[in-house]
Amino acid sequence: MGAVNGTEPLRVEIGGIDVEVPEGASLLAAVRAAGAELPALCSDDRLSPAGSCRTCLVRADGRIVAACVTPAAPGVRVETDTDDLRQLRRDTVELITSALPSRALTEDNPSELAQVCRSLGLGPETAQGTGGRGEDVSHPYVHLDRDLCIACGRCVRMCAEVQGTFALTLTGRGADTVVAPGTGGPWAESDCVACGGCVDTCPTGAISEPGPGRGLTSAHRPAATRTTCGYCGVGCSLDVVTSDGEVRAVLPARDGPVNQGHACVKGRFAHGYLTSPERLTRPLLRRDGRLEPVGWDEALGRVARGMRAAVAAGGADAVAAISSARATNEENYLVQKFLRVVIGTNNVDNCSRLCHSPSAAGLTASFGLSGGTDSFDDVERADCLLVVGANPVEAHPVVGARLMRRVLRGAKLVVADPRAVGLALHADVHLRPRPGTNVALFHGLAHVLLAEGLADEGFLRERVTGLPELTELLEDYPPDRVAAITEVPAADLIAAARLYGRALRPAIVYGLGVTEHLHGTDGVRSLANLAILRGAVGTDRGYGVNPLRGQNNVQGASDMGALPDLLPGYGKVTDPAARARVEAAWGVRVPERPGLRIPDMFAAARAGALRALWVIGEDVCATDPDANQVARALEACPLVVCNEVFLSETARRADVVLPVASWLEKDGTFVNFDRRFQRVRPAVSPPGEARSDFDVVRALADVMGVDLGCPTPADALAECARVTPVFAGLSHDRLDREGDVPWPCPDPDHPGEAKLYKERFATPDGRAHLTAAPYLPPGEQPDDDYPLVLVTGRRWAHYNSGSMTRRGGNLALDPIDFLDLHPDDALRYGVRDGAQLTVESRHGEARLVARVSEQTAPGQVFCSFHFPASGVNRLTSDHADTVTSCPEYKVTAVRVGAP
Ligand SMILES: Nc1nc2c(c(=O)[nH]1)N[C@H]1C(S)=C(S)[C@@H](COP(=O)(O)OP(=O)(O)OC[C@H]3O[C@@H](n4cnc5c(=O)[nH]c(N)nc54)[C@H](O)[C@@H]3O)O[C@H]1N2
Ligand SMILES: Nc1nc2c(c(=O)[nH]1)N[C@H]1C(S)=C(S)[C@@H](COP(=O)(O)OP(=O)(O)OC[C@H]3O[C@@H](n4cnc5c(=O)[nH]c(N)nc54)[C@H](O)[C@@H]3O)O[C@H]1N2
Ligand SMILES: [Mo]
Repeated sequence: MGAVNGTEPLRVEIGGIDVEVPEGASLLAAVRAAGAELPALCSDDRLSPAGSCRTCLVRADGRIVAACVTPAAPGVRVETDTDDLRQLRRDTVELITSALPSRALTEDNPSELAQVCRSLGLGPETAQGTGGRGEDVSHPYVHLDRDLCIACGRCVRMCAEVQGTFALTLTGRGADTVVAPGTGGPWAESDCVACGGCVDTCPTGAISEPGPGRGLTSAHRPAATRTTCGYCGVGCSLDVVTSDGEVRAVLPARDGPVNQGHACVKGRFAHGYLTSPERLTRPLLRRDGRLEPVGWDEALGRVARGMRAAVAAGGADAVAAISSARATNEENYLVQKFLRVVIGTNNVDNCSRLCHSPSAAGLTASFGLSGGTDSFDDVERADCLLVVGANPVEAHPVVGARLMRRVLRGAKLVVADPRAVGLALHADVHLRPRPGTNVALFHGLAHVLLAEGLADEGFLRERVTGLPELTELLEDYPPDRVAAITEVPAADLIAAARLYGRALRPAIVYGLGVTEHLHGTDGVRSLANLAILRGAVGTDRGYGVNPLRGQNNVQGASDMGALPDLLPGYGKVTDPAARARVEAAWGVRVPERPGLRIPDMFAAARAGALRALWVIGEDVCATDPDANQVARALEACPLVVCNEVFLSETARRADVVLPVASWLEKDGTFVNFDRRFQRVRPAVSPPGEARSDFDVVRALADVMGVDLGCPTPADALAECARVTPVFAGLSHDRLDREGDVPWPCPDPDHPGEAKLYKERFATPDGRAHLTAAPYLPPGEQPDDDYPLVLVTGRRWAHYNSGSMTRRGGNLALDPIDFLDLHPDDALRYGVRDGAQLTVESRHGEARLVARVSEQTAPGQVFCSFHFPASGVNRLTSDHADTVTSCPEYKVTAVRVGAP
């Protein structure tokens, strides 16, 4: 082993073999480095050592010690394999095991303890306990068999140190000590967020996943398929264990570069949807108003005729597609190629429009490229985290846990979020701006940075433009004025600016609370100002500005050019050189006029100009804003085609529904929030006649008489690499060989650039661009009729439209959409906790159940949009970011009333 983080390796002798280990390594690590094995029942590489089980006893320079808690000293001589040591360890394990019931050691038991016993020659008769402590099977994914608990504390440490939730504790005394939820009651009512960490580390099976995955852990499992999670954009590497063509368990990969052996309730457990009886297994065609099952030929024939008819009636621009950020890069590449090559239009977009399109626009304007500026690994070394309008504890739990770990290890934390949730509860300073006032807040922080001399003048001089304009603008944003606009106390603003301003390596991580606003792009850019002022981007003095991108492949869908104005690799459709690159490969002319954005597609459909809309994996009727207007658009459009896994709200309204595979059933790649290309591999087959989106797009092109090329996903990425300088070095082969590779990656020998802009920014002048955009108010304001501000966003157990997470155990964890409101408002409007409510906005009405808590500020309410039946997006408006058309999901004026 070489030096780690610059520390000197040290040499030790293990059973006569010389090994080198990094400074600080334990004897256990040294023993393992020497290729020897030791039982270590209370130890897990992911956790701090406990030294409580005494099963890893070795002799170091003559003294018997527990290897896991003894640091390797230079030159120490360690004996591991003498008779007396073996006997000591055997006795210890025997003692632990003797108290357990016989089921602890059944013959095929895969648990770590059972394996250790087998290796020590301890047979099933060793387990002689009588049990009787009972089980807790209240939780859908985590069951506790108290009789198997050996009180090693791994689960408790996993929950605290890795997950940062602190839901578990050890209770009882002596031999009766057992793990329990800290809240005392049943597991299902505890603070557990079902990350699966305790299940994965438990050495005895006391904590286990019920069902076919019982007993499997990331360390002890049969062969598995390595893939990348298809829920959020974190990009967790997962190992999928199957049997008889079905998923048995999805386990976190210990060597996953982003998740490092961790996972969350969605990736780890929410795969029950795969075998839901509601899965679409055959194409559906609308006849006499009803959707009826038909064969693929008939369905694709109908789509082809409809698209041709649309082009005949309105030209190529009468056809449009919404591509899916849930689908792979290769699928997105084909979808945009289909529109541009088969139809001849740029009318293609993806849900980045609804999400982080302001990040793409803002980061490009400030720095030159459309992605986060740094690798998350670096963000994790920061000494001050500024987390803005993001709730990673619920929406990106594995990142949330890594940030939490940073904070537990001493990094300062500033959170800017109107709500008191997640990381905000651990913040050194929690800024609670009025929703929609970010730009003023960021200018306030920037004002303090300049006023207190906390800006990096050398960096500003050498690498930045726009300082004079910004300096002038910031005169209008002293803390008192900003406090009046944002309702953030001036003292808090100053405290936050000092923490960020004085940190050695500050990092900004942000989410939709910045982007989904009328001035979302200004928000991104004025947030980026802070990093620029500090010289904390493109340098080693900080970790830039990093959006927590949402969908598993929203970065990739955009990278692949499923956008109306951009080609694969971000060439502009208006740029002849960029067009020429793809035209040479595709053999057609690409139209130079940018196509329609999603909201414009709906407007065009309502106006009769859009005559065929292909919706691929986005439930626009549930998740796009002002849903009543979306439904009208679909009604007005003569052909609506929907590629879906389930009969979503959108599929219900389609003319043709095409059943498709989901992420555990297909081959390709995703790009995560860190700009890493990651492999996606099929673990099981899609049900019935369902096909991958990849096959569907190709098949439709065939029917329309065009060979799209790219017979396999690997070919599609290869073609994409040929036409895009930033992805030129990527291929399936390479990813299979090397694992993840970040873009930009200009050639096959280039490692990819995890950290951007080290020498120059990618803007035309090579400099970072400060913006001097003034604060402008949000599109909606509360008034006497609609006195409350509704913020919408996420809850931990469900995913967007909930199409997958509502079908499986997650439903038991969170059964409905709640409306959170402050006790003062509950009193004012006569709302009881748990009461059914009607929520009305100027655009529509929703039904929710009240939850009274101080998470939201007075005058503000919050709900998720995970249950389409509650109708949350009938409330949201058509106000959208002035630059990118990203909807203003975060600010809607509403009132509440009885149902
Ligand atoms: N469990 C779960 N995880 C998910 C998803 C899911 O549906 N469920 N969806 C995925 C997707 S697509 C995305 S894009 C990401 C989103 O991940 P996030 O961006 O973290 O998600 P949100 O909960 O929508 O919004 C984040 C926060 O913004 C705050 N906020 C609202 N308005 C303002 C404001 O004006 N200023 C500031 N500073 N903050 C504000 C909200 O209170 C909220 O806590 O999550 C992904 N992960
Ligand atoms: N009120 C409110 N609304 C919001 C938001 C908010 O904060 N507040 N956030 C917005 C954001 S950030 C986003 S990203 C959108 C997300 O909105 P959507 O993209 O609509 O949400 P999802 O539920 O992730 O996925 C859409 C559909 O894709 C299907 N699907 C899954 N995998 C595949 C696949 O591989 N192929 C195909 N063809 N289909 C598949 C699922 O069954 C599901 O019906 O919601 C937006 N809506
Ligand atoms: Mo999103």
